[in-house]
Amino acid sequence: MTAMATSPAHGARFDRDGRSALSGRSGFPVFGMVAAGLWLTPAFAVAGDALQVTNARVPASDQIGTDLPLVMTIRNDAAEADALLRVRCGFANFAVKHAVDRGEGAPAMREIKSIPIPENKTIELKHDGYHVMLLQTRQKLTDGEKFTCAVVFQKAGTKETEVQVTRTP
Ligand SMILES: [Cu+2]
Repeated sequence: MTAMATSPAHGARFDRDGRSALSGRSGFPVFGMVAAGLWLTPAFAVAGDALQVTNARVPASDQIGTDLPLVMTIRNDAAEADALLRVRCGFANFAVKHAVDRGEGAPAMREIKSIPIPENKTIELKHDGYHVMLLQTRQKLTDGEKFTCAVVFQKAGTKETEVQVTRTP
């Protein structure tokens, strides 16, 4: 008889991997945010429209190369103050901003960097107050003539402004 070797059944078992697929998750952020800000009222549909320049005028002159005051009405309906930074007129080489000092003696014009424009107010530029001074005119200016000048504000931007030549400033 031959002895039959019987292989013992191997009962080795491998433990199943029992890692959880749900591990490592942290809490979700709460999606409770409201669409905030939708009811911000557009008080000024176009920001620049809150400031308007009207009645701009310069005195007539039969001289060339002279300096002339440019005055105007500036209405600022904005809630913030603004500033007139510069002016460009084709009929003058330069434009500066002037304030008038009243101390002892005669009032004196003084150049300033910008003309302050208060909020919610209408101001008049005039020769004995804040005004623009056009320097070195390039042509004669006749009563009734009209020109377009660019008036540049810090916040309201550039306003193309009709300037009328008048007999008196
Ligand atoms: Cu002046």
